[in-house]
Amino acid sequence: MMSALLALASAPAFAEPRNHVAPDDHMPERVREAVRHAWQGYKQHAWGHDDLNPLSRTPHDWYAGQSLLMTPVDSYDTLVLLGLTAEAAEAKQLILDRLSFDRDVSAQVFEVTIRLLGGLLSAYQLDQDPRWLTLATDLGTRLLPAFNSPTGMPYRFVNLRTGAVKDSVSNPAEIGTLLLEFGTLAKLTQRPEFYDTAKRAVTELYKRRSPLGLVGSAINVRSGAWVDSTSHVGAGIDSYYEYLFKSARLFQDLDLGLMWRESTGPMNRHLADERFEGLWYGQVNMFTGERVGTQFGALEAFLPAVLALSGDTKRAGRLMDSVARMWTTFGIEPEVLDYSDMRMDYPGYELRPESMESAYYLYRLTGDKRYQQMGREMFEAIEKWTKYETGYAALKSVRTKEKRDRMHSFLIAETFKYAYLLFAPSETINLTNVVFNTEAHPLRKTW
Ligand code: DMJ
Repeated sequence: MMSALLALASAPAFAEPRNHVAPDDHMPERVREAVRHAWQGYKQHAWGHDDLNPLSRTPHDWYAGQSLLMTPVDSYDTLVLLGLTAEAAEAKQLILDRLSFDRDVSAQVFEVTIRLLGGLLSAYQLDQDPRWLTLATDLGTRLLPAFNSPTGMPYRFVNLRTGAVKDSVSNPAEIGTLLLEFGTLAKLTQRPEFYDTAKRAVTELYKRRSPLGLVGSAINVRSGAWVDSTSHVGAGIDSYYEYLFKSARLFQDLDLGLMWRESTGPMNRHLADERFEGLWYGQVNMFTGERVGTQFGALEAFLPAVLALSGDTKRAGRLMDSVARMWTTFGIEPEVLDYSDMRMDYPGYELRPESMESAYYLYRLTGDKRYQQMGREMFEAIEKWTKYETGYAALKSVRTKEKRDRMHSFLIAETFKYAYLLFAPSETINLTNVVFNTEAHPLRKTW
């Protein structure tokens, strides 16, 4: 496993895409066309706003009337990676003309960090335009007051103008998914307080793991007491595990490496659920290890990617078979499934990337074309069921395939980026040079 934590060289993140597209495979061009279509919809109906509502052809802003340009910032590096030069240029112009963080909005620290801070940092590493880093530094500075809690774990929301905080009940994902971005910002600006603050937050969380080595679903950042002791790898916990491993790798941080190793054993021991039909990960009580749920869904599907990246391709492959089963059973994956009877607990599909992401890592790390085939089927399902004349729409139900009026920014940032990379030549992204943040923004060790 330690070899997976090897230093990252400072080679370019992206190779020139057009020179490398295999002539016998049309998938990269099809994904490029899908991104063009989604971007066109955003441009026509939501320009300057956060997201597109494709069915009503209206814009959506996360914070009423105060766009933070989520879709353009989230999309920029995908547009560059796919060689969509004109689209990338117009996204950049829009961002540099209009993006300002001097806003009286109470922003969600986790979401703004992974989408905006991550997007701005990767943009800066791509073209070295210092204006990206100026924006990133401004945002990072405005987010810092969120960490002013008695434990050092951040409040969930911080006002970008006043620094006022709110919501002291948070979760491992929102507390522990900040170090890749704050750490990179620290290295690029030589301001260690960004690194130290985000590292302290995740360390304080880790210190509160149960004697079994597990974390729960909700914790009070003021008192440090657990509010919900349900442990799992899904929403609210997922990327905590991802960032333990990836932060150790990107920053060569031995503390994080130890935290990952001490966490991954308990995760595999207590949360994994070996069934006759295959491997799943469900819910247990973090203190007793008692199984309290058998739910798995679109978000949990990130785990094969992290397991594979950390060197456990065998376990990752077994879990990926379950992920594929979740897709093929319904034609497209549901948000939440009860794997004990394959009943859907929440039948929506939010255009999520995690399954495609795992297919990408497994293909790249094993060379097994089965994973490309899985990704191809996922892409075909997305094209078939979610494409609309104005872009792509989430689904209310994978049973009825009825559409929902939202195109999340992670569709271009992540789902289509991983779909493209699954079929683009391997040298397009060198996984030994690049660590993707949880929103698929590539970060490189240049320090
Ligand atoms: C994205 O914002 C990130 O991948 C996050 O880690 C989880 N949720 C969405 C995608 O599903």
